[in-house]
Amino acid sequence: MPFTANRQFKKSPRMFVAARDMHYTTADGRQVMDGTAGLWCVNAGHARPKIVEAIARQAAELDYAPAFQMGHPKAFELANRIVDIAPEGLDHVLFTNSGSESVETALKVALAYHRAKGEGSRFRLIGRERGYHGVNFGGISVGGIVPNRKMFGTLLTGVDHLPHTHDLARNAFSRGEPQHGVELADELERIVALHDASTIAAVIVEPVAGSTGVLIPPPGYLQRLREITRKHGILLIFDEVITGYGRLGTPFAADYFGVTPDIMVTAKGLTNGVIPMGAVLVSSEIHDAFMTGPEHLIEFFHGYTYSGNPIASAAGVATLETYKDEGLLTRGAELARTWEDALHSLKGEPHVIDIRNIGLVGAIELEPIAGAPTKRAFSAFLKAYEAGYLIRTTGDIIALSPPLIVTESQIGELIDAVRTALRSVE
Ligand code: PXG
Ligand code: PLP
Repeated sequence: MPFTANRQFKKSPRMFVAARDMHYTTADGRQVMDGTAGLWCVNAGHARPKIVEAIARQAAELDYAPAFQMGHPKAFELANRIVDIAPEGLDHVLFTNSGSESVETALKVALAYHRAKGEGSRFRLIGRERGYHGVNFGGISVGGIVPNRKMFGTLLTGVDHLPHTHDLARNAFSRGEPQHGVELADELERIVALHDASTIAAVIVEPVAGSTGVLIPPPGYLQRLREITRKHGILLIFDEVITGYGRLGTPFAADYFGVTPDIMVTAKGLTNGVIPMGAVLVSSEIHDAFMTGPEHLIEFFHGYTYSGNPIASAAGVATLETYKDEGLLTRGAELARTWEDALHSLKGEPHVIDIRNIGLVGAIELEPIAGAPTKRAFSAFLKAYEAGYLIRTTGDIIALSPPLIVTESQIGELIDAVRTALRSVE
């Protein structure tokens, strides 16, 4: 099983057999509230009618069309709809089947772009410590989560990393963006000075680091990365696999922070998690750099059997319609204050050493049990699950990201369940 304690699971399996709106049904007939939108992807909640119908209709009408040298209308419709809600300037889309594939696609676009422009010496990729960019080789190379990297050899060469922005000593219990650490963006200048700008293709960061436990950048940090990358002709890639499609109360984190990257990586919420799909957005400047040479030639040697798959595209269109009908891409902003207050009411509960929030994302960091890191948070996860609440843990951090349809009273319920779990673990 993926990223699972297999032996523990198989001794006592946790199985879902159905889901609707905010709740799962377990194999033994219990209701479990989804405090994590699945794996940060079911932003509109479960079994939404428009999406269910669109998938069924598309499967009957056009189940598959070859992705290479052929097209079909739904993929173009979806691409246009994504561009409509995307930050201005990102107006071309490449489809993939996951966040990991979106990351690989973005890194390859960046390298090939520079080469197409006659700057093939720009081969380096800069990621960040604690970054999560999926599990494929490019993504784990620029990523910074040690257990995801250390078993897998030499990875990509020519990669360097910015420091992460987590600073418990100065920023613990910040509400929203933490005050300290904007100067960490200047580390990029140091890296540029070390390698020379002419060797660097791109910088990739999650605007808010999700998987590692919700690390929120200090005000001005992303702006500074934008200024430094622009100054040196380096592409800036935002990995918005988690932050995209309304998680922060804006369509994308780029909107929240007012910083537009050159390339944006998305997946998850694009199809409400229902059908695997990702989308990489690029600027016209990047797109146009490839549109040279004889017209019978392929401009970019990349793509997947299932790029822009018709059923995934139909699910994507219906998902974006659902978000629009229900105002879900901005609902997080309306709930953000309630969410923040509820989360921070956990300050003072046993083991809690930090609480972080932004939009409809929250994290509760726990003091690890000496000699048994991750055990305390995992125990809290099991307790919450037994009580009927799905939460997520990474290390000793509890991460929460409910579907954007969550109500204020459900927020209260979820946070109380976390409180009870914290009080009951060792
Ligand atoms: N980039 C980012 C920023 C992500 O968060 C990926 C890429 C990879 O996406 P795929 O679709 O290949 O999984 C992700 C995925 C968790 C968790 O609970 C996070 C992810 C996936 C599963 C669990 O932290 N992030
Ligand atoms: N391996 C082989 C032998 C293939 O033929 C293909 C695709 O044609 C792939 C891998 C890649 O598969 P996908 O396009 O689904 O990523």
